[in-house]
Amino acid sequence: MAAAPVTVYGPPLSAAVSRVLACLLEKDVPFQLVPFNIIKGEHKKPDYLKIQPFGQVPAFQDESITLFESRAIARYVCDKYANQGTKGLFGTNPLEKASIDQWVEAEGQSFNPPISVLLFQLAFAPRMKIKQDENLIQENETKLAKVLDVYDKTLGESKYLAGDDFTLADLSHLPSTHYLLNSTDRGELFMSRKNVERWWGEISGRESWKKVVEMQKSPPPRRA
Ligand SMILES: N[C@@H](CCC(=O)N[C@@H](CS)C(=O)NCC(=O)O)C(=O)O
Repeated sequence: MAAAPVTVYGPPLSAAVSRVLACLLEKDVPFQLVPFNIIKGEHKKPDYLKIQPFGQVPAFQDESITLFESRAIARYVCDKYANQGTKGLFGTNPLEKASIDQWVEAEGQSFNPPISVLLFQLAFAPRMKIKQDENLIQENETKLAKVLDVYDKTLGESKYLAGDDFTLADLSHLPSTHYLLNSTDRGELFMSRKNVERWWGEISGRESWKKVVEMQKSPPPRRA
């Protein structure tokens, strides 16, 4: 009997949800999506808080276990489904795993903080009629530029962040980078660095990511 598909809770438009979706697609893992309406606060309801106590998306369910935190979910998916889809997405030995993990951490700790501020200030604040903070924008642009200098150097030495294969290290960067390039005018931060530009071309061209972008365009299915 085929295993029940795993369940992802949250809208594909969320960066953290789309990280998990890209990983599931890379690993050929069938999934069902419960596309919450965040604006209506569906992710703050008591039943959902039982599986995601911070009231954020995504949450993830596989058989009887539930998980939250997109990067932890992605690591789990890679390990559980190691023998299908893109093999070695999270390495095949402790050294490879650590080398991939250091870049997943760099994404979460060094790349994500400044890019999240820029996305909020440049893309969301105007839509929400919130005044932009020019100092904050400047400060975080400088921080992101420094991070991207490190990436550019690394990507001048290897094809991808953790070596010559596409891994979770690269995949983890897809959601926020996609938003920065498509929803703000700061694409030059990436495109002016030739190795980063090449890398972005490679990783954003993955079939998995193209499918996620398509999912982001479709209207969410109606829920009863
Ligand atoms: N570190 C978490 C971040 C989760 C997160 O910030 N999710 C956002 C959407 S991308 C969210 O739920 N926002 C709504 C809220 O916090 O109420 C992860 O990677 O899963």
